[in-house]
Amino acid sequence: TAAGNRTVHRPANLAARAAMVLRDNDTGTLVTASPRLYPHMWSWDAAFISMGLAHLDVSRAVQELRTLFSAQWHDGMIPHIVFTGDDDYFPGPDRWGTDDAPQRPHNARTSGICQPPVHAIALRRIIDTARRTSEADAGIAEDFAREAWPALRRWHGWIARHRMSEACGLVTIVHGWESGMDNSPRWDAPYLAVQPDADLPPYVRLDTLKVDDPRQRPSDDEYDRYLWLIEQLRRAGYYPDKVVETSAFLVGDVFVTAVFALASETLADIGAELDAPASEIAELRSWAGRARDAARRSCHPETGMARDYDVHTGTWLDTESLAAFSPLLCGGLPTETEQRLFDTLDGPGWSGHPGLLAAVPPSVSPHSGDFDPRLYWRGPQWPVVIWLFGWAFEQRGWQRHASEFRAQGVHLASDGSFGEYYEPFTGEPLGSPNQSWTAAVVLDWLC
Ligand code: 9YW
Repeated sequence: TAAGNRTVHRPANLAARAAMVLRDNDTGTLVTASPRLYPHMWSWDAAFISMGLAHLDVSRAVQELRTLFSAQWHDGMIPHIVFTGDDDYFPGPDRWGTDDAPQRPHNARTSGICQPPVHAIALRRIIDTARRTSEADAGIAEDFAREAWPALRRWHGWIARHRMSEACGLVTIVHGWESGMDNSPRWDAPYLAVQPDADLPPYVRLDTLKVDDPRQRPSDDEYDRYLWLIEQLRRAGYYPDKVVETSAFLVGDVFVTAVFALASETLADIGAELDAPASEIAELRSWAGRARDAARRSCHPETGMARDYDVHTGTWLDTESLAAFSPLLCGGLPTETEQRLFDTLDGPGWSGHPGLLAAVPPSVSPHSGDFDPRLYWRGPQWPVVIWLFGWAFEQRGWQRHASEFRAQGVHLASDGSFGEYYEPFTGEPLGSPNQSWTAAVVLDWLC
């Protein structure tokens, strides 16, 4: 069936197509983030992909996380990219220069930064899916949860130890890529302080060659800053404390903080089911509590919108991005503030904007001066982020909001192209088609 110019697939057909995307992008041990644009494994993509795979084959789903965890650094960091050997992506492992870092993993080449810690959430989802499928699948998922417990604890411990800022309590990031929302206007001000000098080795971008329109990607000026930060990280030898000390970009990220709180609490619950030691569970809950408190304290006193914090300048960053709703992921707000945030989220500046094809929040409010409906993290809708909020709403007992996000998310993706992101007014798929994590969350919504 067709609606206007847009093809719309029925649920069963859409699910079959999503499964095909995951199969086509599968190299055997890992599913690449997308077929052409991103021929490697990305950390938070792998988490979403694994819970999509759980609907097809639970063993294959746990293999995805196993591949990622096997590339964990000796200090506990889960790297943001695990490289496959395909050299058609820039910056690749040589540019990262991680081979010289003593704490790198020995069996994989990786980048030297991290991404939002959604992995425990994916594990939770895999266990829940497997338990609904069969006893055998439940056993596979639970065995894997036991196997993965130490890796996940070390990962959360790394964040707690190296990234919980004394200045603001938020989890800090040292590169916009660590936020997962690379060129979000959230980072415009902090990036002004990142000034590449003549030492920046020359490079050629490959990403802009692989999308229909390079204007849907970050600018060259932004890429210079991204690459300059890599230069700084490399000079700091990727030692976590030295990195934090020397990076020109050091920002408390409220979205990563809320994800960390939610994931730590989720991991603690998994631990309780597995009879993990009480002290380990308590430690996770205390990290969750600290992160939740920091997210709450970041909220603007009048609007209730959560904010990031530029550690170098000591300033709160008010940007009208979806991250402003982060405390809804992890809780901890007074009821009144929470209600105000929900009203704003449902209102005309966000999901309730009358022009949207699907009533889910864009990455930046269409009412903001920073909004650009076609540019990456500066306006388009991103199905994975919608999934994450929807899942959190369900955990928190907000069923109506959860099912609304699910239905509208499916509506957005019903053209079956599995775009990386979507133009919010027309639903045009942008960036890479057949993006794995989009297929994975659509599959999860439909199953
Ligand atoms: C890049 C893979 C990644 C995501 C990020 C997204 C983008 C990579 O793609 O970054 O080279 O621009 O911003 O969140 O993990 O899907």
